[in-house]
Amino acid sequence: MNELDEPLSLDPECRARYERDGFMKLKLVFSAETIAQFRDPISSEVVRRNSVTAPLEERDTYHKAFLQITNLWRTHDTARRFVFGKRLAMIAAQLLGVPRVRLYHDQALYKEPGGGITPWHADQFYWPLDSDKTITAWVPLQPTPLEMGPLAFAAGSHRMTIGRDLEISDESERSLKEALAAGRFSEVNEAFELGAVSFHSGWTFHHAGANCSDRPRAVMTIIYMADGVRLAEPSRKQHFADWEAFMPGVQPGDVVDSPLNPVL
Ligand SMILES: O=C(O)CCC(=O)C(=O)O
Repeated sequence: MNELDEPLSLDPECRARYERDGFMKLKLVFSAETIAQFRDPISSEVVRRNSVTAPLEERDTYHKAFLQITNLWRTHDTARRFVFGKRLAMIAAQLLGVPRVRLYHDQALYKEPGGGITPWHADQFYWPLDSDKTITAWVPLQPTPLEMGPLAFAAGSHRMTIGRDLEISDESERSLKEALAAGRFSEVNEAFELGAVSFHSGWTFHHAGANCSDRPRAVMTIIYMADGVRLAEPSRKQHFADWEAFMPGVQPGDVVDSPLNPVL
């Protein structure tokens, strides 16, 4: 369990590579034993809180991609232990080049057996934050071969501004595929071994394949922001939804430091 809090020493080149590519994959961040302690409790909480009952074939592309449960830390002690772990937070801070990070929110993303693709997108479309000092840790809770739809990244695409106004949809998949090909961004689509974790920036374009296996692709994610990031004036419905859910009471222009955004 100490692994959750103990620092992991990163190669000094990691930060430069992260800045260049907009993402970083690290092997063996956690041992198989640590992942095994969290997989079943987190999966049970996902099942308990899930409200999607429609069969896959009746859902739209977004809802075929995954079951999405947010802020598990608020309803489940074991999930809270995981989300509040210092190891991932310290890696996030190091990659961002900041002294401290706060929690934006966590979310479990379970791609069911037969679940569809996650279309190309950049997360920060959804976030009314005044800074790009944001980063997501994507933690698969089993080995994730290509057939299960691991997360894949367009290297260097955090510098591309085209397509930042697209929500996750068939349209984002189509037009970003075209824009990323035109911009000659190379895609990194690789299996994740057990214990591997990826970190991606809020503006990095990423997507995932379908889950062609007969097992759920269980993933826990934690989204961090640099301490000091402020709430920007919300300008779309997704911003208002995030404001209410993840930073209640914070006013535009203020540092995002509600009780839901502890320094980790
Ligand atoms: O897990 C997925 O399929 C998508 C994950 C994602 O988009 C994210 O964590 O930002």
